[in-house]
Amino acid sequence: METIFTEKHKLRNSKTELHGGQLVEPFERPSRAQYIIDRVRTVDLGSISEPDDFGMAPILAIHDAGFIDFLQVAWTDWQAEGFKGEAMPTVWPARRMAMRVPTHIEGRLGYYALACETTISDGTWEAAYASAQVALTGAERIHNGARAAFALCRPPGHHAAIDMYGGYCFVNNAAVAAQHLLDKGAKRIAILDVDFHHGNGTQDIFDARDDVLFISLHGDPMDAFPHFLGHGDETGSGKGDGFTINYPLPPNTDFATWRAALAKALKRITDYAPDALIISLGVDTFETDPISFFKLKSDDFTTYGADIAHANLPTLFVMEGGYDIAEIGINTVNVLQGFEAAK
Ligand code: Q9C
Ligand code: ZN
Repeated sequence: METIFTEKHKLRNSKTELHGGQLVEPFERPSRAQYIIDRVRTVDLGSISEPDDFGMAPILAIHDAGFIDFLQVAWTDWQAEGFKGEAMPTVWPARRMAMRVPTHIEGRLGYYALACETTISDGTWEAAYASAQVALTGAERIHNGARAAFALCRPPGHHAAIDMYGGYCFVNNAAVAAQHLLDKGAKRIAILDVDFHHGNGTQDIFDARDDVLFISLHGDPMDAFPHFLGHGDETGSGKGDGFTINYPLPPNTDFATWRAALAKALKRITDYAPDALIISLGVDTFETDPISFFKLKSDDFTTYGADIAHANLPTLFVMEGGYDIAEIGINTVNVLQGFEAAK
């Protein structure tokens, strides 16, 4: 399997995350991608390619233009205020307040943020842009007939909504890739999100559409980030009704329970008969992930990679989360090797 990767991910190198009332080193850090690409090389998964540059249009096909403008200037505007730390919001348009984009950077941060753990700092936009290009290049490979490709995206994307960032995500890489495949002639795309966290951004983007089937397995939002989306009764709206499916799962969910939900998801996906399958691949389902509560073991990742292969669809893997950094390379590449062995 070919891997798409760029060292530009290192431009996303924020120093702080608000966690438990403290500013800590971010869980989403550059060494994550390093461990994954090292493992890709160690097992000789396949060739490793730089992304092509598809420009801004595919990003703007998914995201609000004002939001993307904001991401590009947020760090500069924040610094112009003389603030010393990294950019983070402190105020939101909460219930019964005005949904109007403020002028001041503190107001714009609150307007466009869905969470405040994720700071914006020097290089954040450049890395997010490059990460989207990695996903687009992977999509292009699938369009050109590849059975599978691995877009080693960083920063991740599935929490980024039409006009909101947060949860370590800025541009929704999987959504940008899906739209690219549709624009290249695909009729239907399925996105299966196996990251521990609900893919609220992807769900938001495709909520009212029937040309993208979105299915997510995740920690129940009653107990897990992003807390305000991902319930089982969310099924999509308008003509998209029935094309969103959520499997919220409780604390300590083991592989047998998780895999049963995966089987249901894969059945629905094969019934949908998409032209391609995009996997939002987070390995924060691992038993020792520091911010998650599922109990998958390293061998389970190999097993479910094979389960995904049995859907027999052109498959683009798009990297999302995973924070047990010492094991992230093994767990991620186990999925890809399980897929390759079974396809
Ligand atoms: N204090 C992804 O896996 N914070 N994002 C959770 C910790 C946000 C995870 C609460 C977690 C975001 C792509
Ligand atoms: Zn996650």
